[in-house]
Amino acid sequence: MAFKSGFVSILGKPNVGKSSLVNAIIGEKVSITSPKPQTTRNKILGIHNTPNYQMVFVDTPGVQNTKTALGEYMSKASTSGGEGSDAIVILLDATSVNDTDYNLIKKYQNAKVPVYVVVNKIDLSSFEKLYPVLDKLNKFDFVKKFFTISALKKQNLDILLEDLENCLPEGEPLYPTDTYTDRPIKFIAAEIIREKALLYLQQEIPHGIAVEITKFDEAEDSTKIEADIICESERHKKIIIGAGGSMLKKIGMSARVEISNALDSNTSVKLFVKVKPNWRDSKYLLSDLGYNDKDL
Ligand SMILES: Nc1nc2c(ncn2[C@@H]2O[C@H](COP(=O)(O)OP(=O)(O)O)[C@@H](O)[C@H]2O)c(=O)[nH]1
Ligand SMILES: [Mg+2]
Repeated sequence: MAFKSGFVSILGKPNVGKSSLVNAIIGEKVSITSPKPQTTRNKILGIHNTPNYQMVFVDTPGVQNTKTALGEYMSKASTSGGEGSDAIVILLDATSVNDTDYNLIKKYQNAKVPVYVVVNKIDLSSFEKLYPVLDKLNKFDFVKKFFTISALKKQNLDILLEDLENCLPEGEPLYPTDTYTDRPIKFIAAEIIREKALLYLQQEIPHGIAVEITKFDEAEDSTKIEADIICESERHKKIIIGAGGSMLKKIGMSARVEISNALDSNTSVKLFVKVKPNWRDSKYLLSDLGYNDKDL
């Protein structure tokens, strides 16, 4: 059988589990996840390599807010996701299906490629609760197939993949088959640090932070990383540092464990906090921090 390769876009509201699904299929942390909406800021490719095919997943932010230049960038990253793919997966959260989801599905009724609707987080639901949702979804007759999955428990991912494989055209691999993302490892490291900050910091602060790697020294068996956590005010800076540096230490330590795993190398992580008011509104700072229009 000839080798196949192509793109699959994962679309959906914030927080439905798009990044979790891509990570679960690929088995590596390609895209960070968190219980807070709007965790993903860029369009990120997750590359699933098998002996028979290469399936490139396009993970996007699921975004509505365009009040800042960052929001605008994220919105662009999210709408450019569906273009040029060989299949579209619209992901729903079993516990929060509503009109936003139904409207999103409708938007793809004239899509030129197969559209799949996938209900995620079934581990949090039951058949009784799911049934009325599935009944309503069935009315979208242009949808090629419906799946119910759990990205967290890795349920039904195999049957979803089998169907998606059929959508791929014959062709050579689009990316080197020994890579699992288009993003450089420095980007992944910065994102892991941001994920830990998202995890430990409360409320509005995470949306106003960015991470910039300032030093990335790879030696034979160890990697030294230094990074700035950029925030918007002195008040936020205090909170990010925490009493006696405790918060910064917590973020650094858990990031270190995960980056060491990702790099397969003993890693040290040293964090600093910098205040750059309004960085989210400065095109110049945004591109400095890795949010480049040219990547979309
Ligand atoms: N219980 C459960 N939680 C999930 C599942 N998939 C994702 N999540 C959680 O949902 C939250 C949002 O996931 P994320 O992948 O960041 O969503 P995204 O914004 O769509 O990329 C995270 O806390 C995930 O751990 C699932 O199948 N079951
Ligand atoms: Mg995401």
